[in-house]
Amino acid sequence: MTANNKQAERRLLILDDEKDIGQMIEAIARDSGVVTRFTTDAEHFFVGVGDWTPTDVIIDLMMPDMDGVQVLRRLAKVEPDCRVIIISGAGNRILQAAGRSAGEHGLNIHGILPKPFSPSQLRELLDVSTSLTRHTNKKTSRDLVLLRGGDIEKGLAEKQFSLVYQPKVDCRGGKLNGFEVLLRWYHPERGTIPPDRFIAVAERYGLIGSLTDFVLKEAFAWFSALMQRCRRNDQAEEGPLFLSVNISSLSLEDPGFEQMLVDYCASVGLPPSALMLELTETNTMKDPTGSLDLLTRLRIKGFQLSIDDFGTGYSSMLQLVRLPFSEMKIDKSFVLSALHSEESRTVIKSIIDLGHNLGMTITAEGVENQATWDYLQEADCDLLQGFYIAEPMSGEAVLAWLTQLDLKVE
Ligand code: G
Ligand code: G
Ligand code: MN
Repeated sequence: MTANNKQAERRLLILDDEKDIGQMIEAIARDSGVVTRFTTDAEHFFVGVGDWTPTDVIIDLMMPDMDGVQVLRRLAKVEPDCRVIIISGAGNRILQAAGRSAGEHGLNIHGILPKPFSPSQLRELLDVSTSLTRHTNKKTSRDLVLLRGGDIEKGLAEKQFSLVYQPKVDCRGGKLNGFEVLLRWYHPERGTIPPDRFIAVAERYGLIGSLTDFVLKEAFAWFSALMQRCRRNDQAEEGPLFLSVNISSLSLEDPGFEQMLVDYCASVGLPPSALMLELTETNTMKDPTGSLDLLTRLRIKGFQLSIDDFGTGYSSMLQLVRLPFSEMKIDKSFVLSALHSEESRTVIKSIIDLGHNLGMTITAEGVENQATWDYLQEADCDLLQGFYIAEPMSGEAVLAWLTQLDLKVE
């Protein structure tokens, strides 16, 4: 296939109530070799999405006769295989919010464009060479809708699951604080299946217990061996290391869960205080009273508790202060955008302030560069996690990473 043919495959569908704007977009896009269609009518737009299968759509958010947000929501239901660009004369904050909401509904948001925009801004967003990979990712994940409980059982039996560990370091000075363990599924035919996809399936089929069991046994054994090696190398003055484990809310509902944790710790000689149980905000707030009992018991036994993805749920400060968390993890969506979003910086600062006032440690997730690290240090964040420090690695790779850190491990 020639490059020209490839270009000809780009089909752009535009929905805007303003004729001149729509026509201007068409002219610019056609100049770049993109085939276009333009409509001022939402119904026509959806017919076009179904029949013409555009590769790109541009939607105006503010139209007098229809609500752009509703158009986006309806578009998300169709699960179209296209990039979405949102334009609007509404303020930048509204555009950002609309973009986030559409992204959360599963649309592939390629960009947002405040009106008025220049031809070069639009051309840049329409750049033929960009963003095709995300497109592919979406396809693979859609295949996985067919994932069944039996696949997970088979995967466990055939050892397709494994664990990776991502380091957490101190914001000031970069000293190692611990690791978060993350589950990976390498399926022989389907390739890597992300946890976002299979955790929910496991929960639905009553298999989350088996997965958690696997994670706890394997991660505890790995971590306990690591601690012993460190001790042998007399690293005691380095301070304790922690292991963070993600826990599904269904596990919390399992009456045997607490004892199982205690037993697993004892069997490998790990003190519960070395373990940080990560629970998501949404999960714990579903039943704040029930959670309070269990979480308090876990704290009494010595386990640390972390509230994960903080800022993405809807918990109120009142609910939060009642629950005995030791750590709060700022969701990576805020951290990733910290450098260019004033809004994100405001959220980050408020979370740090709130957490510190409640006596919690604050971890920022998704640190991808030094500038973000510098900002977080300035904002008085405690711990960092992110690709800039290290990507999640196999247990073996962690050992190599540690030697390079000067933290001697045999
Ligand atoms: O890197 P990553 O794609 O692993 O993680 C995506 C999401 O999956 C995260 O929100 C994480 O909390 C969740 N996750 C990863 N490993 C586990 C696990 O072992 N148990 C549970 N319940 N969730 C996990
Ligand atoms: O939601 P939870 O915090 O449990 O999951 C952590 C997720 O964040 C994992 O999917 C992990 O791979 C991912 N992650 C860790 N560091 C970074 C980072 O620097 N950037 C991005 N984009 N993702 C990260
Ligand atoms: Mn986590």
